[in-house]
Amino acid sequence: MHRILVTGGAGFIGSNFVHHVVAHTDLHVTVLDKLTYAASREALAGLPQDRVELVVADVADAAPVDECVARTDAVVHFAAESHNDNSLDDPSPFIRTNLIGTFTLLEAVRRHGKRLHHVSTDEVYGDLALDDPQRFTEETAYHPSSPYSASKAGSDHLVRAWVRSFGVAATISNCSNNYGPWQHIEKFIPRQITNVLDGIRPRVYGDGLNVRDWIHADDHSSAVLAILERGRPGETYLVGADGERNNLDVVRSILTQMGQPADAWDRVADRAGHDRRYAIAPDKLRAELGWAPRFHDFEQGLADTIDWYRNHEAWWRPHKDATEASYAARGQ
Ligand code: NAD
Ligand code: TDX
Repeated sequence: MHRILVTGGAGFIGSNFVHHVVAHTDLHVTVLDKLTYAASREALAGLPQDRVELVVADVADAAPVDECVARTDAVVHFAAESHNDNSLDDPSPFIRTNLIGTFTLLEAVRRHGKRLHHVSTDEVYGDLALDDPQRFTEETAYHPSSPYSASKAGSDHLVRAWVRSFGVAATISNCSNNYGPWQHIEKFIPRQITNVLDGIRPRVYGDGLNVRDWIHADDHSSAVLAILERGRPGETYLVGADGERNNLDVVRSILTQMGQPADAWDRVADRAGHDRRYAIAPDKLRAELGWAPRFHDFEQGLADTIDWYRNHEAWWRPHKDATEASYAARGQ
Protein backbone atom coordinates (compact mmCIF):
# COMPACT_ATOMS: atom_id res chain seq x y z
CA MET A 1 0.00 0.00 0.00
CA HIS A 2 1.60 3.28 -1.16
CA ARG A 3 -1.28 5.68 -1.83
CA ILE A 4 -4.55 6.20 0.01
CA LEU A 5 -7.59 8.28 -0.84
CA VAL A 6 -9.17 10.03 2.16
CA THR A 7 -12.68 11.33 1.54
CA GLY A 8 -13.73 14.16 3.86
CA GLY A 9 -10.06 14.77 4.68
CA ALA A 10 -10.61 18.53 5.15
CA GLY A 11 -13.10 17.98 7.99
CA PHE A 12 -12.51 17.64 11.73
CA ILE A 13 -11.54 13.96 12.03
CA GLY A 14 -10.44 13.47 8.40
CA SER A 15 -7.82 16.23 8.66
CA ASN A 16 -6.60 14.83 11.97
CA PHE A 17 -6.27 11.44 10.23
CA VAL A 18 -4.27 12.94 7.34
CA HIS A 19 -1.80 14.51 9.82
CA HIS A 20 -1.63 11.20 11.69
CA VAL A 21 -0.88 9.25 8.50
CA VAL A 22 1.81 11.71 7.39
CA ALA A 23 3.47 11.53 10.81
CA HIS A 24 3.33 7.75 11.26
CA THR A 25 3.61 6.21 7.75
CA ASP A 26 5.23 6.78 4.34
CA LEU A 27 1.88 6.80 2.55
CA HIS A 28 0.92 9.36 -0.09
CA VAL A 29 -2.52 10.85 0.59
CA THR A 30 -5.11 12.21 -1.83
CA VAL A 31 -7.89 14.10 -0.04
CA LEU A 32 -11.23 14.18 -1.86
CA ASP A 33 -13.45 16.79 -0.24
CA LYS A 34 -16.32 18.98 -1.40
CA LEU A 35 -15.22 21.71 1.05
CA THR A 36 -18.66 22.22 2.60
CA TYR A 37 -19.26 24.65 5.48
CA ALA A 38 -17.70 22.00 7.78
CA ALA A 39 -14.37 21.80 5.93
CA SER A 40 -11.25 23.78 6.51
CA ARG A 41 -8.27 24.16 4.19
CA GLU A 42 -6.32 25.56 7.16
CA ALA A 43 -6.52 22.17 8.87
CA LEU A 44 -4.39 20.75 6.04
CA ALA A 45 -1.93 23.67 5.87
CA GLY A 46 1.74 22.88 6.39
CA LEU A 47 1.57 19.28 5.20
CA PRO A 48 4.29 18.23 2.70
CA GLN A 49 3.04 18.97 -0.82
CA ASP A 50 4.83 15.95 -2.27
CA ARG A 51 2.79 13.65 0.00
CA VAL A 52 -0.65 15.27 0.27
CA GLU A 53 -2.88 16.55 -2.53
CA LEU A 54 -6.40 17.96 -2.36
CA VAL A 55 -9.05 17.20 -4.98
CA VAL A 56 -12.15 19.35 -4.52
CA ALA A 57 -15.06 17.12 -5.52
CA ASP A 58 -18.34 15.65 -4.34
CA VAL A 59 -18.20 12.03 -3.16
CA ALA A 60 -21.59 11.53 -4.80
CA ASP A 61 -20.18 12.60 -8.19
CA ALA A 62 -19.17 9.38 -9.98
CA ALA A 63 -16.59 10.74 -12.46
CA PRO A 64 -14.07 12.38 -10.05
CA VAL A 65 -14.58 9.59 -7.54
CA ASP A 66 -13.80 6.96 -10.16
CA GLU A 67 -10.71 8.85 -11.30
CA CYS A 68 -9.37 9.19 -7.74
CA VAL A 69 -10.14 5.58 -6.78
CA ALA A 70 -8.44 4.28 -9.95
CA ARG A 71 -5.08 5.76 -8.89
CA THR A 72 -5.09 4.76 -5.23
CA ASP A 73 -4.41 1.53 -3.33
CA ALA A 74 -7.00 1.98 -0.58
CA VAL A 75 -9.77 4.36 0.43
CA VAL A 76 -10.67 5.71 3.88
CA HIS A 77 -14.17 7.18 3.79
CA PHE A 78 -14.85 10.02 6.25
CA ALA A 79 -16.91 12.33 4.00
CA ALA A 80 -20.35 12.89 5.50
CA GLU A 81 -22.83 15.42 6.71
CA SER A 82 -22.16 14.95 10.42
CA HIS A 83 -24.37 17.15 12.62
CA ASN A 84 -27.56 15.71 14.13
CA ASP A 85 -29.23 19.09 14.66
CA ASN A 86 -28.74 20.01 10.98
CA SER A 87 -30.26 16.69 9.96
CA LEU A 88 -33.40 17.59 11.89
CA ASP A 89 -33.67 20.92 10.02
CA ASP A 90 -33.03 19.46 6.55
CA PRO A 91 -32.27 15.77 6.04
CA SER A 92 -31.71 16.00 2.26
CA PRO A 93 -27.92 16.61 2.19
CA PHE A 94 -27.52 13.75 4.66
CA ILE A 95 -29.31 11.37 2.31
CA ARG A 96 -27.31 12.54 -0.67
CA THR A 97 -23.83 12.58 0.85
CA ASN A 98 -24.06 9.76 3.39
CA LEU A 99 -26.08 7.32 1.28
CA ILE A 100 -25.56 8.24 -2.39
CA GLY A 101 -21.95 9.25 -1.64
CA THR A 102 -21.16 5.91 -0.01
CA PHE A 103 -22.92 4.07 -2.84
CA THR A 104 -20.88 6.01 -5.42
CA LEU A 105 -17.64 5.16 -3.64
CA LEU A 106 -18.60 1.48 -3.27
CA GLU A 107 -19.24 1.18 -6.99
CA ALA A 108 -15.82 2.72 -7.72
CA VAL A 109 -13.90 0.44 -5.32
CA ARG A 110 -15.80 -2.54 -6.74
CA ARG A 111 -14.87 -1.59 -10.32
CA HIS A 112 -11.22 -1.09 -9.47
CA GLY A 113 -10.80 -3.85 -6.85
CA LYS A 114 -9.62 -1.48 -4.10
CA ARG A 115 -9.63 -1.85 -0.32
CA LEU A 116 -12.11 0.40 1.57
CA HIS A 117 -12.38 1.46 5.18
CA HIS A 118 -15.73 3.04 6.04
CA VAL A 119 -15.81 5.41 9.03
CA SER A 120 -19.09 5.30 10.91
CA THR A 121 -20.61 6.14 14.26
CA ASP A 122 -21.93 4.44 17.39
CA GLU A 123 -25.20 6.34 16.82
CA VAL A 124 -26.30 3.58 14.42
CA TYR A 125 -27.09 1.50 17.55
CA GLY A 126 -29.54 4.03 18.97
CA ASP A 127 -29.23 4.73 22.68
CA LEU A 128 -28.85 3.01 26.04
CA ALA A 129 -30.64 3.75 29.31
CA LEU A 130 -28.47 5.57 31.88
CA ASP A 131 -28.56 2.55 34.20
CA ASP A 132 -28.05 -0.12 31.52
CA PRO A 133 -24.98 -2.21 32.44
CA GLN A 134 -24.46 -3.05 28.74
CA ARG A 135 -22.30 -1.11 26.29
CA PHE A 136 -22.52 -1.31 22.47
CA THR A 137 -20.66 -4.22 20.84
CA GLU A 138 -20.22 -5.27 17.22
CA GLU A 139 -23.29 -7.52 17.73
CA THR A 140 -25.69 -4.79 18.95
CA ALA A 141 -28.76 -4.41 16.72
CA TYR A 142 -29.09 -1.25 14.60
CA HIS A 143 -31.68 1.22 15.93
CA PRO A 144 -30.84 4.75 14.68
CA SER A 145 -32.84 7.76 15.96
CA SER A 146 -32.11 10.78 13.75
CA PRO A 147 -31.91 11.37 10.00
CA TYR A 148 -28.12 11.63 10.47
CA SER A 149 -27.74 8.33 12.30
CA ALA A 150 -30.23 6.60 9.99
CA SER A 151 -28.22 7.74 6.97
CA LYS A 152 -25.00 6.44 8.57
CA ALA A 153 -26.75 3.15 9.43
CA GLY A 154 -27.86 2.87 5.80
CA SER A 155 -24.31 3.53 4.61
CA ASP A 156 -23.02 0.71 6.87
CA HIS A 157 -25.62 -1.65 5.40
CA LEU A 158 -24.55 -0.70 1.88
CA VAL A 159 -20.92 -1.49 2.73
CA ARG A 160 -21.86 -4.91 4.17
CA ALA A 161 -23.98 -5.71 1.10
CA TRP A 162 -21.08 -4.84 -1.24
CA VAL A 163 -18.78 -7.07 0.86
CA ARG A 164 -21.15 -10.01 0.78
CA SER A 165 -22.58 -9.74 -2.73
CA PHE A 166 -19.61 -8.35 -4.66
CA GLY A 167 -16.61 -9.39 -2.55
CA VAL A 168 -15.47 -5.82 -1.88
CA ALA A 169 -12.63 -5.83 0.68
CA ALA A 170 -14.09 -3.39 3.19
CA THR A 171 -13.91 -2.82 6.93
CA ILE A 172 -16.18 -0.62 9.06
CA SER A 173 -15.50 1.25 12.30
CA ASN A 174 -18.16 2.74 14.57
CA CYS A 175 -16.69 5.34 16.89
CA SER A 176 -18.03 7.34 19.82
CA ASN A 177 -17.99 11.16 20.22
CA ASN A 178 -14.73 12.81 19.20
CA TYR A 179 -13.22 16.00 20.60
CA GLY A 180 -10.04 17.94 19.81
CA PRO A 181 -8.71 20.70 17.52
CA TRP A 182 -10.48 21.78 14.31
CA GLN A 183 -13.94 20.59 15.39
CA HIS A 184 -16.65 22.84 13.97
CA ILE A 185 -18.11 25.20 16.59
CA GLU A 186 -21.63 23.88 15.93
CA LYS A 187 -20.65 20.77 17.98
CA PHE A 188 -21.15 20.59 21.75
CA ILE A 189 -17.65 21.05 23.22
CA PRO A 190 -16.34 23.78 20.85
CA ARG A 191 -19.71 25.56 20.97
CA GLN A 192 -19.53 25.86 24.74
CA ILE A 193 -15.83 26.82 24.81
CA THR A 194 -16.35 29.58 22.24
CA ASN A 195 -19.52 30.70 24.05
CA VAL A 196 -17.57 31.16 27.29
CA LEU A 197 -14.82 33.00 25.39
CA ASP A 198 -17.57 35.33 24.08
CA GLY A 199 -19.18 35.83 27.49
CA ILE A 200 -22.23 33.70 26.53
CA ARG A 201 -23.47 31.11 29.02
CA PRO A 202 -23.21 27.48 27.77
CA ARG A 203 -26.46 26.05 26.42
CA VAL A 204 -27.45 22.60 27.68
CA TYR A 205 -30.22 20.59 25.98
CA GLY A 206 -32.95 19.20 28.23
CA ASP A 207 -31.84 17.93 31.65
CA GLY A 208 -28.18 17.64 30.60
CA LEU A 209 -27.94 14.07 31.85
CA ASN A 210 -27.39 12.60 28.37
CA VAL A 211 -24.15 10.64 28.31
CA ARG A 212 -21.58 10.65 25.52
CA ASP A 213 -18.45 8.44 25.40
CA TRP A 214 -15.67 10.92 24.58
CA ILE A 215 -12.52 10.01 22.63
CA HIS A 216 -9.76 12.31 21.39
CA ALA A 217 -9.76 12.58 17.57
CA ASP A 218 -6.12 11.47 17.47
CA ASP A 219 -7.03 8.18 19.17
CA HIS A 220 -9.79 7.70 16.58
CA SER A 221 -7.17 8.27 13.85
CA SER A 222 -4.76 5.68 15.29
CA ALA A 223 -7.64 3.18 15.46
CA VAL A 224 -8.63 3.80 11.82
CA LEU A 225 -5.01 3.40 10.68
CA ALA A 226 -4.67 0.13 12.66
CA ILE A 227 -7.84 -1.23 11.03
CA LEU A 228 -6.72 -0.12 7.56
CA GLU A 229 -3.35 -1.83 8.03
CA ARG A 230 -4.27 -4.92 10.03
CA GLY A 231 -8.08 -5.25 10.16
CA ARG A 232 -9.76 -8.27 8.58
CA PRO A 233 -11.79 -7.40 5.46
CA GLY A 234 -15.52 -7.81 6.08
CA GLU A 235 -15.16 -7.05 9.80
CA THR A 236 -16.55 -4.24 11.94
CA TYR A 237 -14.60 -2.70 14.84
CA LEU A 238 -16.05 -0.47 17.55
CA VAL A 239 -13.79 2.43 18.60
CA GLY A 240 -14.04 4.00 22.05
CA ALA A 241 -11.82 5.04 24.94
CA ASP A 242 -13.94 4.44 28.08
CA GLY A 243 -14.83 8.14 28.21
CA GLU A 244 -18.47 8.19 29.39
CA ARG A 245 -19.59 11.54 30.85
CA ASN A 246 -22.86 13.38 30.99
CA ASN A 247 -23.22 16.74 29.26
CA LEU A 248 -23.59 18.68 32.51
CA ASP A 249 -20.30 17.31 33.82
CA VAL A 250 -18.58 18.35 30.59
CA VAL A 251 -20.07 21.87 30.77
CA ARG A 252 -19.10 22.22 34.43
CA SER A 253 -15.52 21.18 33.59
CA ILE A 254 -15.36 23.73 30.75
CA LEU A 255 -16.70 26.49 33.02
CA THR A 256 -14.36 25.65 35.90
CA GLN A 257 -11.31 25.36 33.68
CA MET A 258 -12.18 28.73 32.10
CA GLY A 259 -12.49 30.47 35.47
CA GLN A 260 -16.31 30.66 35.60
CA PRO A 261 -18.74 29.39 38.25
CA ALA A 262 -19.67 25.76 37.53
CA ASP A 263 -23.40 26.63 37.46
CA ALA A 264 -23.13 29.50 34.93
CA TRP A 265 -24.97 27.61 32.16
CA ASP A 266 -28.52 27.76 30.75
CA ARG A 267 -30.97 25.00 29.99
CA VAL A 268 -32.46 25.23 26.46
CA ALA A 269 -34.98 23.26 24.40
CA ASP A 270 -34.14 19.59 24.10
CA ARG A 271 -33.13 18.02 20.77
CA ALA A 272 -36.00 16.09 19.11
CA GLY A 273 -35.39 12.36 19.49
CA HIS A 274 -32.31 13.10 21.66
CA ASP A 275 -30.35 9.88 22.33
CA ARG A 276 -29.89 9.32 26.06
CA ARG A 277 -26.59 7.50 26.26
CA TYR A 278 -23.86 6.05 24.05
CA ALA A 279 -21.21 3.66 25.39
CA ILE A 280 -18.69 1.58 23.46
CA ALA A 281 -17.08 -1.74 24.39
CA PRO A 282 -13.85 -1.55 22.33
CA ASP A 283 -12.67 -5.06 23.34
CA LYS A 284 -12.39 -6.48 19.81
CA LEU A 285 -10.21 -3.62 18.56
CA ARG A 286 -7.93 -3.87 21.59
CA ALA A 287 -7.64 -7.68 21.60
CA GLU A 288 -7.38 -8.28 17.84
CA LEU A 289 -5.31 -5.29 16.73
CA GLY A 290 -3.56 -4.35 19.98
CA TRP A 291 -4.92 -0.79 19.74
CA ALA A 292 -4.95 1.41 22.85
CA PRO A 293 -5.83 5.11 23.26
CA ARG A 294 -3.07 7.60 24.15
CA PHE A 295 -5.37 10.23 25.70
CA HIS A 296 -6.51 8.87 29.07
CA ASP A 297 -7.08 12.10 30.99
CA PHE A 298 -10.25 13.80 29.67
CA GLU A 299 -9.71 16.90 31.88
CA GLN A 300 -6.24 17.39 30.36
CA GLY A 301 -7.54 16.75 26.83
CA LEU A 302 -10.27 19.32 27.47
CA ALA A 303 -7.73 21.84 28.83
CA ASP A 304 -5.63 21.42 25.67
CA THR A 305 -8.76 21.84 23.51
CA ILE A 306 -9.76 25.02 25.39
CA ASP A 307 -6.26 26.40 24.80
CA TRP A 308 -6.47 25.48 21.15
CA TYR A 309 -9.75 27.42 20.66
CA ARG A 310 -8.32 30.38 22.60
CA ASN A 311 -5.34 30.40 20.22
CA HIS A 312 -7.31 29.87 16.99
CA GLU A 313 -9.95 32.57 17.24
CA ALA A 314 -9.17 33.75 13.69
CA TRP A 315 -10.27 30.31 12.45
CA TRP A 316 -13.62 30.03 14.24
CA ARG A 317 -14.64 33.68 14.64
CA PRO A 318 -16.03 34.09 11.07
CA HIS A 319 -18.53 31.25 11.74
CA LYS A 320 -19.66 32.13 15.26
CA ASP A 321 -22.51 34.58 14.57
CA ALA A 322 -24.15 32.44 11.88
CA THR A 323 -23.82 29.28 14.01
CA GLU A 324 -25.44 30.95 17.03
CA ALA A 325 -28.14 32.52 14.84
CA SER A 326 -29.22 29.09 13.59
CA TYR A 327 -29.28 27.77 17.16
CA ALA A 328 -31.31 30.79 18.27
CA ALA A 329 -33.85 30.05 15.52
CA ARG A 330 -34.29 26.58 17.05
CA GLY A 331 -34.64 27.96 20.57
CA GLN A 332 -31.28 26.48 21.52
P1 NAD B 1 -17.10 17.09 9.64
O1 NAD B 1 -18.49 17.56 9.38
O2 NAD B 1 -16.20 17.89 10.50
O3 NAD B 1 -16.34 16.89 8.25
C1 NAD B 1 -16.95 16.29 7.14
C2 NAD B 1 -16.08 16.52 5.91
O4 NAD B 1 -16.71 15.87 4.79
C3 NAD B 1 -15.93 18.00 5.53
O5 NAD B 1 -14.60 18.28 5.18
C4 NAD B 1 -16.87 18.15 4.34
O6 NAD B 1 -16.45 19.17 3.42
C5 NAD B 1 -16.77 16.77 3.71
N1 NAD B 1 -17.96 16.49 2.89
C6 NAD B 1 -19.26 16.65 3.25
N2 NAD B 1 -20.06 16.33 2.22
C7 NAD B 1 -19.24 15.94 1.21
C8 NAD B 1 -19.48 15.48 -0.12
N3 NAD B 1 -20.72 15.36 -0.61
N4 NAD B 1 -18.41 15.15 -0.88
C9 NAD B 1 -17.15 15.27 -0.39
N5 NAD B 1 -16.87 15.72 0.83
C10 NAD B 1 -17.91 16.05 1.63
O7 NAD B 1 -17.26 15.60 10.19
P2 NAD B 1 -16.38 14.80 11.27
O8 NAD B 1 -16.90 15.09 12.61
O9 NAD B 1 -14.94 15.00 10.94
O10 NAD B 1 -16.83 13.30 10.89
C11 NAD B 1 -16.10 12.57 9.89
C12 NAD B 1 -16.69 11.18 9.79
O11 NAD B 1 -16.58 10.52 11.05
C13 NAD B 1 -18.17 11.14 9.42
O12 NAD B 1 -18.38 10.06 8.54
C14 NAD B 1 -18.88 10.92 10.74
O13 NAD B 1 -20.09 10.24 10.55
C15 NAD B 1 -17.87 10.05 11.45
N6 NAD B 1 -17.91 10.12 12.93
C16 NAD B 1 -17.82 11.31 13.57
C17 NAD B 1 -17.81 11.35 14.96
C18 NAD B 1 -17.70 12.66 15.71
O14 NAD B 1 -17.75 12.65 16.94
N7 NAD B 1 -17.52 13.80 15.05
C19 NAD B 1 -17.89 10.17 15.69
C20 NAD B 1 -17.99 8.94 15.00
C21 NAD B 1 -17.98 8.94 13.61
O1 TDX C 1 -25.37 23.27 22.37
C1 TDX C 1 -25.48 22.06 22.60
N1 TDX C 1 -25.96 21.66 23.82
C2 TDX C 1 -26.10 20.35 24.14
O2 TDX C 1 -26.54 20.02 25.25
C3 TDX C 1 -25.10 21.06 21.63
C4 TDX C 1 -24.56 21.48 20.27
C5 TDX C 1 -25.22 19.74 21.98
N2 TDX C 1 -25.72 19.38 23.19
C6 TDX C 1 -25.78 17.96 23.57
C7 TDX C 1 -26.40 17.03 22.55
C8 TDX C 1 -25.65 15.75 22.80
O3 TDX C 1 -26.21 15.05 23.91
O4 TDX C 1 -24.41 17.53 23.67
C9 TDX C 1 -24.25 16.19 23.19
C10 TDX C 1 -23.25 16.17 22.05
O5 TDX C 1 -23.85 16.85 20.95
P1 TDX C 1 -23.13 16.95 19.51
O6 TDX C 1 -21.79 17.59 19.66
O7 TDX C 1 -24.09 17.54 18.56
O8 TDX C 1 -22.83 15.40 19.18
P2 TDX C 1 -23.77 14.12 18.98
O9 TDX C 1 -25.14 14.49 18.55
O10 TDX C 1 -23.60 13.24 20.18
O11 TDX C 1 -23.03 13.45 17.68
C11 TDX C 1 -21.59 13.45 17.59
O12 TDX C 1 -21.08 12.19 17.93
C12 TDX C 1 -21.37 11.12 17.05
C13 TDX C 1 -21.14 13.83 16.18
O13 TDX C 1 -21.66 15.11 15.83
C14 TDX C 1 -21.57 12.78 15.18
O14 TDX C 1 -21.05 13.09 13.89
C15 TDX C 1 -21.03 11.45 15.62
O15 TDX C 1 -21.51 10.44 14.76
